[in-house]
Amino acid sequence: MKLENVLEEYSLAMFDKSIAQLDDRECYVMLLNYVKKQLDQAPHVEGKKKLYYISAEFLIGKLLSNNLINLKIYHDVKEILEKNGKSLSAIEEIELEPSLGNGGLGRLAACFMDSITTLDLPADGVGLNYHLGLFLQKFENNEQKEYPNPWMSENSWLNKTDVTFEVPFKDITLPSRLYEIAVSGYNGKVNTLKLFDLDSVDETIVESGIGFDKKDIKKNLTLFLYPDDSDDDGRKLRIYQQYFLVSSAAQMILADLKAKNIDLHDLHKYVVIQINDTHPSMVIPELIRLLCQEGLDFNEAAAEVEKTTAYTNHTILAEALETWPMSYLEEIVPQLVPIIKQLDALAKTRSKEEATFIIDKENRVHMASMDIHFSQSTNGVAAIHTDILKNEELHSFYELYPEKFNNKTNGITFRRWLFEANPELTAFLDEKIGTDYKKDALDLQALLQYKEDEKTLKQLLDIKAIKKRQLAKYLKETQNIEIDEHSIYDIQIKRLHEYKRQQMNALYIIDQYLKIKEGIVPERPITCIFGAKAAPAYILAKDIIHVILTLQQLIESDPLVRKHLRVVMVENYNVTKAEKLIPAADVSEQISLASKEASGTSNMKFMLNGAVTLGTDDGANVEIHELVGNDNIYIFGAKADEVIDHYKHQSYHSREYYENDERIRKVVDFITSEEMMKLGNPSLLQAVHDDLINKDWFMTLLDFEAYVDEKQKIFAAYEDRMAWAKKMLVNIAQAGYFSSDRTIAQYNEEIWHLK
Ligand code: 26V
Repeated sequence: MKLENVLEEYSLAMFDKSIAQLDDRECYVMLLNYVKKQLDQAPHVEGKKKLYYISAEFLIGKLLSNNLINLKIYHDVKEILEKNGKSLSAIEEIELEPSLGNGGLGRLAACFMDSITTLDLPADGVGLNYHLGLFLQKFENNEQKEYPNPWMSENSWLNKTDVTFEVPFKDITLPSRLYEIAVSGYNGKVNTLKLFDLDSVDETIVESGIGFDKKDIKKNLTLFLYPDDSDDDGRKLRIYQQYFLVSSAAQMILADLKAKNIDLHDLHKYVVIQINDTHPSMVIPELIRLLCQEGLDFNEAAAEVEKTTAYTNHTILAEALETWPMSYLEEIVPQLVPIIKQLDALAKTRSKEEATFIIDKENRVHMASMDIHFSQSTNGVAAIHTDILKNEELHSFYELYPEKFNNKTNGITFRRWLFEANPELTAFLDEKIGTDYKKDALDLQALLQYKEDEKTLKQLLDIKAIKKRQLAKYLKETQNIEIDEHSIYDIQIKRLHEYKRQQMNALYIIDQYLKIKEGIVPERPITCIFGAKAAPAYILAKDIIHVILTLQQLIESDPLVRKHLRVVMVENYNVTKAEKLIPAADVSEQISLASKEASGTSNMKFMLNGAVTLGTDDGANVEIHELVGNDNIYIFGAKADEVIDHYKHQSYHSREYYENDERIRKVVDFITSEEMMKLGNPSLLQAVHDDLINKDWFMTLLDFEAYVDEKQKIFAAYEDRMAWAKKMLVNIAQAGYFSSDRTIAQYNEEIWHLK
C-alpha cells in the first residue's frame, strides 16, 4: 500500500478523521504511532558479541525527524503532510525534547548510538530515565532561573517493559524497571536504548524551582539529571543514581548471557562494556561482585572484567574527575567496599606510584584510576586531549600501561546535523556531488572541485542566507527578538563554564561597544548570539550569564549601538535550538583555554554547516585546523604547552594584564560601570569583575588582545564574499572526517571487535 494511504488509515483508526482534519498534535501522535510500529517491526542488529554503552547521559533530542530520515521516508512524509495542508516543522514543535544530558558528553552518546546502529554493530545504550531531565532555563531580571523540564507524556518514544531487577543498597533494596527507546540506523535496523527507572519516584516532591528533599531516595532517585552536588546529600544522591544504573546494567548483562547459556568465564568473548566517563565506573566492582556470586573467584572475575571493559575520559578538569569518600560508599553500597579494597591492593602490586592509587591517603576512591587499572582501554576524545592524558594528567598510568592508551577523536552524526538540520544544504550537496557522501562522509571532499566555481559559491551563500532568515524568524517568534539577517551571525553555544570563556566574548562586546560610542563603527553589523546553561550551583557561571544579559539589555536600549552590534542570549539552549542555530552561523566561537576543552563537538557541527571557526588550538579545533589549512580557520591565543607551563609554575597573574594594559582595564572596569550597575545586580557584576582581576583561573586576559585582533581579521575576511564562500566550501568538504561513523568504526576496530 502507498505510504499516503497507510497514514490515512492510521489517521482514521486513531482519530476517526482524515489527515487533513487532524490538528498538529493529533498529527504528531499519528506519526509517532506509525513510526514506532515501523521500528517495532524493523530487524534488530544481531551478532555473537554485544556492546553495552553505559552512560549517565543520552542527550537524544527529538526523535521524529531523525527516525523519518533513518527510515528514509522523511521527504515522502513531508510531502504528504504538505498536500494535506500541514507542515512537518510545526508538527515537530509538539514533540517534547528529552533533556537527558548536560552537553557534549551526552550528545556524543546519542550520536554514537545512531552510528553504531548504522554500522550494523549490536549494542544497547544503557542509562537512566530521568523524569525531569536537565532543568529548564528561564531568564528573569537578567538572571538564570531553573525550572523542572518534564518530557515524558502519554505519547512518547518510551516503552515500559516488565523487566525489573533488585538493586541492593545498604538500608534498602530498590526495584529498577527497564524502559526502552528504539534507536534507528540508516540501514533500516534498530538497536535499543535501555533506560532504568524506579516506579516510586514522585514528581510532586519538587518544591519551588528545582528544589526537593535530597534524602528521600525512594521518591527522588531518577527525578533529575545530576542533581545539584554542591552539598553532601546531593553527592550521595549521585552515588545512589550511579549504583542504580550500573547494578541494573550488570544484572541485565549477566541475565542476557545466562539466557544464551554462555559460560561466564567467557564473558569478554560475548560482551564489551564502554564506560562513558567515570559516572558508570562502579560497574567494575559490581560485575566482579556478581561474577563471584556466580562462582568465579576474585582473581578470575577481576581478570575477566578487565578484558571486558573500556573507559573513555572526557575531561582533564580536576574538579570533574570523580573521587568518592570511602565513608560514602560504606554508607550506601557497603558490598562494593571490600571489592574496591581488593582492587586497590592488586593495583598496588602493579605500581607503587601514588598517582596510580585507587584509594588515596585521605581514603577517597579515584574512579578514573579504577577504570584505567581494570579495563582494557583508556581513550581520550581528540588527538591533543589524548596527548595531554599521556604526557601530563595520566602520565604515570601511561608509563604503566602504554598499550591501553588510545585516541578516538569524537564525531557527530550527519543524519541529524546535516540531513535534518539543513535540508537545503543537503539537497545542494546531492545535486553537486551525488549521494555517496551519505554512506561515506569522506566523499564530501568531492565538493573541493567547485572551490573556484562562482556559481557554486554563490549558491552556498544563498543557502546560508536562507538559514539566517529562518533563524531570525524563529527568534522573533520564540523570544520576540528581531535580528538583522544581513548582519554577521557570530555564535557561541555550549555549557557555561569559565574554561569555555564566554566572559572573553563578553569583554569583546564591551570593547566594540566602547568603540562604537567613540564613533568607530564596524563595517557590517554584528549579532553575537549565545546559548548556555550554567550548573545551578555554579555561582560564577551564573554571574557571567548575568553580565551577558545585562549587556544585551544595555545595547538593546541604545539605538546608536544597536544598529551595529547586538547581543542575543537564547533561552533554554538545547538540542532543538542547536539544530536551528548551527546552520545559520557565519562564525563558530571555539575559544576555550588551550588544553581544557577535551574535544568539543559543536565545532564539528558548525564546520559541516559552513561556518568558519574562530578558536584556540584546543580539542578538535586542532584537527579542524589541519584539515582546512591556515586560510580557512582563525586560530589565536596561547598554546596548550604554554598554558600548562603557567599552571605548573603559577606564573600567570591576571592583575598584571589589568594593570599594564589600558584597553583591558577599560573593558574589565566597564562591567562595574554606572551604566551596567544601573541595569544589573551590582554584587553579581562586581563578582565577575573581581574574579577577572584577582583570579581569572582560565586566563581570559592572557588571550584577550589576540582574540580581539583575530576577530577583527575574521570579520574583515567576511566582506570578500567570494573568498568567504570558498572558506565555507572547504570547511564543509573537509568535515567528513568528523562523521561519528568514522569514530565508531575506529572504536570497533581497535577496542570492541564486534564484527
Ligand atoms: C563536568 C563537571 C562536573 C563538576 C563541575 C565542573 C565540571 C566541568 C566539566 C565537566 C565535564 C564532564 C565531562 C564532559 O562533559 N566532557 C565533554 O565531553 C565532550 C564529549 O567528549 C567533549 O566534546 C567536551 O570537550 C568535554 O568537555
